[in-house]
Amino acid sequence: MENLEIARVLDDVASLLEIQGANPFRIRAYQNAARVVEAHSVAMRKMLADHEDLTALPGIGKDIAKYITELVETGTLSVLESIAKDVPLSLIELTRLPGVGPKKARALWEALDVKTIDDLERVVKAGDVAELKGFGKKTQDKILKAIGSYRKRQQGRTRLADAEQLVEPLIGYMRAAPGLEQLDVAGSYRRRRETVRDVDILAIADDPIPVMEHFVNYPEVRSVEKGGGTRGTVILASGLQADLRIVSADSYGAALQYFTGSKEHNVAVRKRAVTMGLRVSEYGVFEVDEDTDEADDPFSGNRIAGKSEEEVYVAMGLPWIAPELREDRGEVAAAEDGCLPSLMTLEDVKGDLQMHSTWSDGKNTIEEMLEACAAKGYEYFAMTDHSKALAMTGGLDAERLKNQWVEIEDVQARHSEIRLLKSMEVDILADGSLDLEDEMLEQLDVVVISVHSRFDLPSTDQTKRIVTAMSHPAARILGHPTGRLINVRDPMEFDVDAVLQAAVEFDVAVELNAHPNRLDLRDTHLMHAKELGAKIVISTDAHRTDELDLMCYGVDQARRAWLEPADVLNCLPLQELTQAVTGGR
Ligand code: DGT
Ligand code: CA
Ligand code: ZN
Repeated sequence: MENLEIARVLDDVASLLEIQGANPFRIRAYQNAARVVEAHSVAMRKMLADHEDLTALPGIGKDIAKYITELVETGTLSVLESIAKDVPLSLIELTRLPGVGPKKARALWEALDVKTIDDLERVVKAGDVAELKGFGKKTQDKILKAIGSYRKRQQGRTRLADAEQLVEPLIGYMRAAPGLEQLDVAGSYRRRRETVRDVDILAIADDPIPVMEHFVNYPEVRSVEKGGGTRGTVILASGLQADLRIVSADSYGAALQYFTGSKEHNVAVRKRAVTMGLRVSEYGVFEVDEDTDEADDPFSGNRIAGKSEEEVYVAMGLPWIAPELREDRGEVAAAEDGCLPSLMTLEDVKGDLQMHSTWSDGKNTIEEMLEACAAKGYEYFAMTDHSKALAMTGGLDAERLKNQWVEIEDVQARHSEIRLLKSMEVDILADGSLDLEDEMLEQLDVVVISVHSRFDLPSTDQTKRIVTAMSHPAARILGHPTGRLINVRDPMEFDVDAVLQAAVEFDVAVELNAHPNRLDLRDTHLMHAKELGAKIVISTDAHRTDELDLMCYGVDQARRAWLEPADVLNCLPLQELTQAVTGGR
């Protein structure tokens, strides 16, 4: 057990003692000891191994030294068992919720018999917590929110952009580890999957010990599950798990290939290796020698590759395969046949075809959005404020839309550096009709149509509704087609295949909404859309200028769908784009 983890347990004991109503000096003693252990540069485990006296440390008395020894030796504390006779240990989880803490946990337990987060959720939803002395409505709302994010973490998969917020600072911190030579994030994170379960970090270092020590001492670490030798696992304060593996430079490429996965891709690669008399593992690519091979020696046979990932693929007669493709969706066969896609990149994007301004629920003016798009080097963008059915967003009716056009023309007149397409995100009403008069629709440069209500229609009705809307001659782009919000709202139930076929039939492009909470359509649906010959656009749906940066998540998802620049309408230059979205019908 590492110092941080020991400190965590000491804090937990202090919280439980506080709930129990123990002597404040006793509580304080545990808290002080926790701070001392946390800040101490030498591991308690090492001090004990060296027979050092822990009571020489400030704030560590005989009792706490005994507890620390017990924790290091057994990983648990017997004193917890005796506390458990008075106080349910499950209250610890409650004290970790933002806005709760030991005092409130005790009050909740005493007044409402709350022992677990489930109990707490029940009484919060019943409104009982607002009534409690010292709580009130505000606290109750705060707790409900804290439970919500706790639940999301429990679902076990973190959205990629959220994970990035946690991983980037960790990587920045790790780059300063003593003796570190190289560091990469592998796993689903590198494959740019829309969500990740945990984060797999690989590093090269001659001496793994100081690098591992640096890792487990990252201030955001909540607990250290494993932290010795070349393998470490920590849980960050957010609940996200991060694994670190330290390998030698000789096998780094092989390890990167192996831990990038996916597992299914690795199986496909390994199958191919076997047919070539090769064995591929996290240690390298080896020539199998039936006579001398030792079944349990991972290094038996002649190692022919391992240093770089390219080398690993080349040893198997394959070109390097982009991580986003490594899902066993035919990439190994495509690599064999020399027909891997030339995946699009962020630089291929020439414009953004969905965003909102202060005319509806956006935070920036049309001109501010224009300047931000121009700063990205875009040739064009579409201003797609909401239509009137979305009253809470300030959606526009015909009258206000006309007023908006006056401003659009004014802004365009002052800016020749980029083309501002007159557009709207028009609601698809429950019967499949569009939320704007035909004579107005006809005057727009490009019409985006989206569902924002009645997500729960029966599948056949939903399909009919969407296809009816797509058949409208003005419809050009189907926005966020499934309506899902990752980890929050499931996709609508409808026949995706029928909608993609309608996209081809009516020449309506389907959107890949790049917002990392949406990524809608998802990768497999986009692959299917491409197969059918449907057009695709990638749009940010930005409600603020800085959200225009979310395009990169759309591009990641597009790459996972094997999309090339030719598959994506907004990779076209202005002239061809306007032809594609306005002409031809
Ligand atoms: P995740 O964490 O669920 O978002 O997805 P991954 O792909 O990051 O999965 P993870 O973290 O369990 O493992 C990282 C990589 O390690 C995985 O993509 C491939 C490799 N790997 C792990 N376990 C196995 C295994 O049993 N067989 C093979 N071939 N590869 C494995
Ligand atoms: Ca992972
Ligand atoms: Zn929308």
